[in-house]
Amino acid sequence: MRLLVTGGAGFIGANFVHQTVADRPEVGVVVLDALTYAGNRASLDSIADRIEFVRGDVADQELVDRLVGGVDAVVHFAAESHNDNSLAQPFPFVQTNIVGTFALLEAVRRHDVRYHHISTDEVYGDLDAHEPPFTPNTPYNPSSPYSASKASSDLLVRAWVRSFGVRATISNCSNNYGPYQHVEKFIPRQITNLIDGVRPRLYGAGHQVRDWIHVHDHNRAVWTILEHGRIGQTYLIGANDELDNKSVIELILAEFGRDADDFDHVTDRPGHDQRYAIDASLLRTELGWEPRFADFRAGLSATIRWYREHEDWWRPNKAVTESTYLTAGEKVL
Ligand code: NAD
Ligand code: TDX
Repeated sequence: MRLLVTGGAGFIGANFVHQTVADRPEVGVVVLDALTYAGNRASLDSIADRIEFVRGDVADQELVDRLVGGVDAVVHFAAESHNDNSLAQPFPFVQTNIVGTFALLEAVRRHDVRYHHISTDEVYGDLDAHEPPFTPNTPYNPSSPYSASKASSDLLVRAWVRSFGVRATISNCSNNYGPYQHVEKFIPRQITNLIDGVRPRLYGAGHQVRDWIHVHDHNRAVWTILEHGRIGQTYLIGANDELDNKSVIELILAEFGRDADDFDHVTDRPGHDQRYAIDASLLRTELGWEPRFADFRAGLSATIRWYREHEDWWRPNKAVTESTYLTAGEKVL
């Protein structure tokens, strides 16, 4: 089998490529990645001779058509992925997430190639404290330019399945954590701040809730869906680990032996989604998937260890990421 993985130099994509090379040596992996600020070729250094790497844009229809013509399946991770960036500059989100997905769908349609689309729980909007978790039937209600662009791309996939018979599945996952995540994101930002002796930065009061899943469990679910999922079906992926942001910061502080209140409250995110929660029962009952990282604290502790041991990987992005937050107006409250 030959597999095209878009966004394979990003956080989840790189972990997916590592997992695939380790567990499925018979699969030939081709990575297509534009190496934007979020992509890091070094994430694939240790397996560089076991994969084919193509630097290019998923919205480049000619390139995408040629690559898709040479594979049996596509897993599409490539995206602009950070909500805060989408508030400052929405256009790249429209271009990569919507136009890029369109280019891939046209190519898989032409070559009749199996397609799996990676999406997010954010397409469903947010929940209050007492609402039941999202299911595959929850109406779309995205809040940010990022989640609106992901919702748009999901709808393109559904239309290409219905109108053109494209063999596609979609998965909408909750917040991932683990190795190789960019330091702009919540958990790596706080870990690397603490390694640098800087106080963690919590948006607003920090009562927003996220449903955390280890990236390895997400990627195992993606393989399960690619192999056994029903064409046209949406599967939600989550590990039932809801925590508010303040509690996550307190857990990280405890791992560093610091006091629970040793952090700063900073400017809140405009339109900040209150709570995400996933009902993954379809994936569990129909496809038999279960998360292996059942204990968030243990997974977090291993992730902190990874960042301590891989400073060479994240250091080049740290200062520029923090200055982007300052330029965007982030202030201690
Ligand atoms: P990331 O930002 O770490 O990586 C994105 C990758 O895509 C980078 O390597 C980047 O260079 C590449 N890329 C960006 N624009 C491109 C383009 N035009 N052409 C080719 N490559 C391009 O993102 P991530 O956190 O790994 O997210 C991967 C996917 O998973 C995204 O589709 C995201 O919406 C989805 N997702 C992420 C999470 C999460 O918690 N991180 C949760 C659910 C779903
Ligand atoms: O410094 C911070 N302080 C803080 O309190 C940062 C960077 C974030 N936060 C808050 C905002 C969110 O409530 O932490 C929470 C998590 O923030 P992000 O890491 O930016 O993730 P989120 O906005 O929840 O989106 C993530 O999960 C869904 C991914 O970035 C998306 O790609 C995915 O679709």
